[in-house]
Amino acid sequence: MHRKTQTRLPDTTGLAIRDITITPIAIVDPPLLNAGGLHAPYALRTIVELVTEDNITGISEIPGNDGINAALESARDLVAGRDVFQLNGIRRILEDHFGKESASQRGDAPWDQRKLIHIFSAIEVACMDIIGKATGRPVVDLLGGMMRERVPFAAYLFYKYEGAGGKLGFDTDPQVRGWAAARQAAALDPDGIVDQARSMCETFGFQSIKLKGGVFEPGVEVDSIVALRKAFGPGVPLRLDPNALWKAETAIEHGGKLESLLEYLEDPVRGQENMAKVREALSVPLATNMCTTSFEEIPQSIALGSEDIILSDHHFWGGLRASMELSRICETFGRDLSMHSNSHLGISLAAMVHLGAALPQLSYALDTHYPWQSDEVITRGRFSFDDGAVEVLREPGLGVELDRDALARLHRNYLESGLTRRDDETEMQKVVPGWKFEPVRW
Ligand code: GKR
Ligand code: MG
Repeated sequence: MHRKTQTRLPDTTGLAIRDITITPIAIVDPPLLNAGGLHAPYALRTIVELVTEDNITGISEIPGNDGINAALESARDLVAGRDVFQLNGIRRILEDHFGKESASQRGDAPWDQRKLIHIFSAIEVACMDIIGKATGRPVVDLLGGMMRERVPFAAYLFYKYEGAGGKLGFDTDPQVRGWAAARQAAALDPDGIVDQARSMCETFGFQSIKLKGGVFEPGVEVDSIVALRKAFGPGVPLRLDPNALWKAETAIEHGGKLESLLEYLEDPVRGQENMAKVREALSVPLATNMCTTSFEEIPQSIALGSEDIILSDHHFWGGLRASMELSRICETFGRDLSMHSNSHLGISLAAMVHLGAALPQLSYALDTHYPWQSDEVITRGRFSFDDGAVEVLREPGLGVELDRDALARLHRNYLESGLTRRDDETEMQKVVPGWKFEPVRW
């Protein structure tokens, strides 16, 4: 019989959490196409600030929506007064309050729709930021220490409409140049994708390229990969991510054409069984951020052999330490680990870089949407990429501080935008009336 054990947390110290501030923000996002529809002119994020009795502040950033924000509000009293070192106990208390979250609550969309994992991530990262500041060590050291000083990222290409997002429209500015102009330009065919890739790689120095698929009929997306291979030659690793929109037969047919062109094929099909079937038929490695998305799904993933690479995301796996645990599991079972992304700002990027620097193995450049964003919420301004990589910050904690003016402005954006959750289907219907999301389309 399973008996619930009482969670006893030690008495509070100066590192007990005194204040919690939860600030929803809306950041400018271009009209990017994906399996779920179209990105709205703003992406929603939530910034969490914890302040201890000793006045040390820790911050974190997670994907935002009204449900997550309400749940965070209801977690406030449970977390207040807890010592930031007691992360295991805090996790237990939150689990007891919210109840276990099942993998099916992730939903069918390309992005994760669970709540509890986001809340863990928000609290854990902010606590790690505080622990780092209290001990004078960067977060990477709290994760076991630095394995690399620079963390490589991949160019993340999207089919898109013209426009750069913001002001709830598709405004374009003819004065804009360089990557900012490329970020506004339409990319609806292989030539547009190659132009976008050139501009992104020139500006940021990326050395691997990912194309977000699941937008057009598979043949069109295969043509884009062929065009990228032709434009960039054999030395640049390429990936395609149809976000599980293909049937197994489609994935086997089109994946077959891509076998010699791709570094990996990401989530061609839906569910672990279908992934295992496709993996059996193709020699190209398969990666996922959709079919194996939580610890409870690992046993079946191993039994079926559903993927080669798990794309972790500390926002979706319940924090940075959970991602380190996942890396050990991956190593044990012969999986590789890399990283997934959604539209985000620099607090998330800083956390991803600390994690990327601490992972024992890193065989693939990580995903990031960061070049698509233009806003920032931290005092150091936007991160720069050097040869596609970001150097890990050495300051205590995450190494980034909130820019209060920017936070206030982005919060106003949130209030004025009227958006409360990511809804790419509704956004797509504004352009293609009657458009419907389908979990499997081709
Ligand atoms: O931002 O449209 C997007 C992506 O499709 C995102 O939502 C996915 O979660 O990037 C992600 C992925 O790799 O599946
Ligand atoms: Mg993906």
